[in-house]
Amino acid sequence: PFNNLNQPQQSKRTGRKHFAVLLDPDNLNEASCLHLLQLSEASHVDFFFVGGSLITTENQATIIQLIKQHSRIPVILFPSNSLHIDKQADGILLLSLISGRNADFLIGQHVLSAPILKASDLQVYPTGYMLVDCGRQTTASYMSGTTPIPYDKPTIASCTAMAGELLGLKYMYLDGGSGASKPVSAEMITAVCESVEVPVIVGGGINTPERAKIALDAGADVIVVGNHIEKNPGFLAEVSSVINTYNLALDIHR
Ligand code: 1GP
Repeated sequence: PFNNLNQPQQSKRTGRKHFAVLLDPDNLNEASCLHLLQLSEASHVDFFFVGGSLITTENQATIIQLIKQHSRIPVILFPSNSLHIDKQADGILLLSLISGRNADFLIGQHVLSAPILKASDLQVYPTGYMLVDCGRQTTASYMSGTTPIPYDKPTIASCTAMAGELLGLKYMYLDGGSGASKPVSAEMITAVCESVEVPVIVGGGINTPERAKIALDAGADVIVVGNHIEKNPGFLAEVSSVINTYNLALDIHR
């Protein structure tokens, strides 16, 4: 699976777009998870991100086990802290919350995680995580005790991304937060994409095919959809078709 997992790193070079589905263990049971797995396989989802800003159940291990049993789509952990490392997964977004100034989420949790990650087979993806204020306070912002980047300040986002890249981070993740009423703006996505070479992941509030298209047009290499798929699993196929259109156009022009 690691060949697959390396795809995002190449996406900047190829222009290929990727689709990640965020599975929040708190919002799934076995039946709903199996249903999403089937639809994801049919819709050529590239990755499952598994995690959430506040996990209150012990479902995560079961959900990962189910995915590994029923799907070949790689599982990448999207953890809120070092408690959520699970060696059953294929990889982990090692998130440094660079939009904030809370040392615990910039380096503290990483120190706790490092020996566990070094001793595991998990593929580690060092990621600059940027929370953006998309209209209401999110769980991620509250739980991390950080102030998100103001919605209409793309320059702050691009300078933050540049700093993260200079520090060696290999991916940037612009997140409006799960269930955001509006997604990160096209202006901010473009500003970040034009400022760094590393792939840019965009998520939060992408709940229509048009919003997916706007993020991709703006330059996003990977789009993440979570909340809306839980409410409307049919949305998987819609996003997948938007992504396929991009990748097909790329193949034709090659
Ligand atoms: C949140 O980017 C993810 O961290 C996905 O957001 O649940 O709003 O799709 P949604």
